[in-house]
Amino acid sequence: MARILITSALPYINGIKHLGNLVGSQLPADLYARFQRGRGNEVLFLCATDEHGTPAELAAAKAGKPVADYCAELHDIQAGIARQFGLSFDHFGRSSSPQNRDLTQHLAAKLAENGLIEEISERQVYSNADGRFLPDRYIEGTCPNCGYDKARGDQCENCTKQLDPTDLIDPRSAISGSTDLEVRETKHLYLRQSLLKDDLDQWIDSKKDWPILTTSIAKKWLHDGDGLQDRGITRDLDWGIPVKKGDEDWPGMEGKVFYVWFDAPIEYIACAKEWADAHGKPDSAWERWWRTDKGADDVKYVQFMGKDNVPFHTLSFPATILGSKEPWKMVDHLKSFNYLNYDGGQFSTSQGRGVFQDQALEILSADYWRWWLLSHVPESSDSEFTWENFQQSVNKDLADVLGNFVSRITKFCRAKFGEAVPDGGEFGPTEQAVIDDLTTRIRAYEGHMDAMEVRKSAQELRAIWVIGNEYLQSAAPWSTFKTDPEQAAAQVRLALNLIRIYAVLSAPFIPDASARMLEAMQTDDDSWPDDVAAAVTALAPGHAFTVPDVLFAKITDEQREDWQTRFSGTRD
Ligand code: B3M
Ligand code: ZN
Repeated sequence: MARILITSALPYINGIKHLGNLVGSQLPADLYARFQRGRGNEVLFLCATDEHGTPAELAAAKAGKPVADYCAELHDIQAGIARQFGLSFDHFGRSSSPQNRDLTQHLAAKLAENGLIEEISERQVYSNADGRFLPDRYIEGTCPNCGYDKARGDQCENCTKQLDPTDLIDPRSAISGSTDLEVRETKHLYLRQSLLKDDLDQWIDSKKDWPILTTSIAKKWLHDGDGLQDRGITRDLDWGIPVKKGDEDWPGMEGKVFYVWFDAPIEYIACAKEWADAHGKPDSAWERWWRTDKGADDVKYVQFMGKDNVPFHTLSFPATILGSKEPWKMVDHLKSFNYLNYDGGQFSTSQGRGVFQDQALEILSADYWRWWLLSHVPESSDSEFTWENFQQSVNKDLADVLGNFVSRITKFCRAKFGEAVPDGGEFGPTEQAVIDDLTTRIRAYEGHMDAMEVRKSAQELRAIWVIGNEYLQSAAPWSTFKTDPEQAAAQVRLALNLIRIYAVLSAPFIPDASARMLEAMQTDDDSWPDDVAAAVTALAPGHAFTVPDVLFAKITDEQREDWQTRFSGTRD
């Protein structure tokens, strides 16, 4: 039994996410976690909300709530949505947890101890009225380029020009509107990543099986231009992890917090401690996943994320870990994704464009979305969601192929033999051919799933479902029954057993439907079909079952048009 640690990129806290966010990390991570558990491996699957930084403060201000309350609320909302999508996290933590605060402060102290932190003086805008330094985007004024009067200190929204706060005409605080601003000297901490360049280079070279996309992004940042830049890891914000050296104050750093991208990946580790604490487990329970001196050496660690997050996971976070000189487990395989587009444009949180996760669940349950999203995951290139494609894929794959198979055979059996697996007859060459065909395809499916080839896995699974349909079509037990009821009984027995096998194989993609299939077959035998010949006899003659309700309803043209219209605009 292998041990597999899985993390998905941490969704940012500032609102409900769209389907593009789901497909680019959490959903494929869940697919992999469910598959590995199904194979009998020990899995720890972690995710959390990423809660610090300016966007959280801004979103809370917009909602008119204290930022801590806002984050707590949004965390619960995101956790509820994740549950409804069937995301099987062992723990869904929070980067604002005390566990992450302690570990972040600890790692910063280690980095300082190892000579990897530099204090640098900078000139920054201070607001006397607000009593604080203002991050660039907290300063507003008139754009020198286009005259727009609500330009931000980092960029003008109107003409998109990148700005420095000092470029703004008549600058004012975005918090209070005060114009009583001055430029002051302030110190910040920099992580001296440049000193770790060779270590990082070697570490990346040791990852022979990383996809080219991942390695090339990492190498580009290491070698292009001036190479790896030292990185500011502190900010002048109220909301965040206070800058401390372990438990001790850090002189000159009063009132400052760590930069959100410094503490967010540390939450991958802290989340494991949150998980252990939540279950009353000792530290050894999480350390055996994360500390190579405490058993994590034989853990396989896989990360899932969108391509824009790759540099942080191949360079910045590894720099923190390597720089600590402590024996933390580092990522073994990093699976990254391209973008999912929406109906001829981009999904956009800020513009409210596309389908958001809560809206998706209002119109259809999770499995419909899971199937479409995973079978169209933007793996080798960007992909696009269209309502036509969604309708087609749901109706064909889920309703016509899988749903129809299950419904046809259970109803036929009930009509002719009653609601129990029929006895009599024997499997012949046709059944053997089905077993052989399934064996080949199931082995291929396992290979693709192990390799995290999501689209290929979906195609293979669909082909496995098709085998059942084709068998029913050619064996035609409804005809056989008229001349040879014994033979028909054997055919039905095989097909009923396929339902159990399909439930087990499909669970990573469509967990609800899979559970309903097992329930209809009145079995909790979810053992993996390692030996297909044995698996097709798992439900023995006489085993009772029930005809399930329709597994997947077809999407009508009316529904599709209705949704198309409803989601063509933007969400407020
Ligand atoms: N929260 C990125 C995002 O929301 C970021 C990922 C953090 S992973 C440590 O797009
Ligand atoms: Zn402008």
